[in-house]
Amino acid sequence: MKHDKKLHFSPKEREQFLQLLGDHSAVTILSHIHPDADAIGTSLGIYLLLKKEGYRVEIANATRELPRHLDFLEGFGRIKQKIDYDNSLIITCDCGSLDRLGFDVEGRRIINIDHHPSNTRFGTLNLVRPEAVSSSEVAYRFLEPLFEIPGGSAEAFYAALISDTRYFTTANVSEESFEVARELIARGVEPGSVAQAMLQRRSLASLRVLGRALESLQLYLGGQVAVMIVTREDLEATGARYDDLDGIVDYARSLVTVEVAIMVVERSGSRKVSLRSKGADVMRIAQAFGGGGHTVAAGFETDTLPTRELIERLLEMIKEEGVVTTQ
Ligand SMILES: [Mn+2]
Repeated sequence: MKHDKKLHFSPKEREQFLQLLGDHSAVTILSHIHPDADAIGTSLGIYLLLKKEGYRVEIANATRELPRHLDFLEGFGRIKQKIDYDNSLIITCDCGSLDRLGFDVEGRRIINIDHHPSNTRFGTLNLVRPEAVSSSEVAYRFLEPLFEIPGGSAEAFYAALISDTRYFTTANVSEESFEVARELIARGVEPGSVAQAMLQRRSLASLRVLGRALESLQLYLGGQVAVMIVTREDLEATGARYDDLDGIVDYARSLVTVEVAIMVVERSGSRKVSLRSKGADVMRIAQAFGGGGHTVAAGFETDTLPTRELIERLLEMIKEEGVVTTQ
């Protein structure tokens, strides 16, 4: 059966986009703090495109250490940690809420490009499509009728797409995901070299910290919930950086009995929590703690509860909300 899942945008949305571009002499492209490949790939793709079109454009992210495995993407070295342009048009990528930007953009007009259902629609123009598998799919489908997509942009959008779909393995992958990938490949992307650059250049620290996280794994509620804890000591002993933790929680979810996987990363003064499920809604739980995300992949950061209490509270909520079956 063929489902047409191609994203739809109105002529008015494209008109407003071009109008906003025309009204500003400079553009600043941003993405969420602790960016993943979708955040970086989407923002780089738009950056390279607008640059080629002759716009005065800068790209920034408030995070000091960007994911190193994305350094093969064209323009990666251009990502700054600060905004230099005054009164520029802001384009946010893969960012669900303003507080996830890490920059003060008050008073500026914003184009919000995202696919998080929890997105707070903070933009002047909101191009938010929860049905998209990646923010890069939103950006690509929106921009491709308006501009020629340069090879560097195609590669950045493609890297974002394969990362957010965990290499085409997530439940939301459809014929359209492959169609977008196919169109990007037709624009010059080499899938093999992108996959190799993203998957086969891991740091030793990322494997060492994975080992520690797996050792910490505990099962609850009849094996349906897996919890992993990464302590500050784990980070120090392994030398792992924040982006070395990417994907670790997926190992816990992969267990045959597990419906919900939780990873708690202890930071100075706060705890960062990643939630993953095989279908159950964990976004609700993240939102209860002030976070957000997607139905099966969400997260939050909290400084109110110590780790043990936090885990107990999460397990209670998972039971109460009927996220997993209990006897
Ligand atoms: Mn994303």
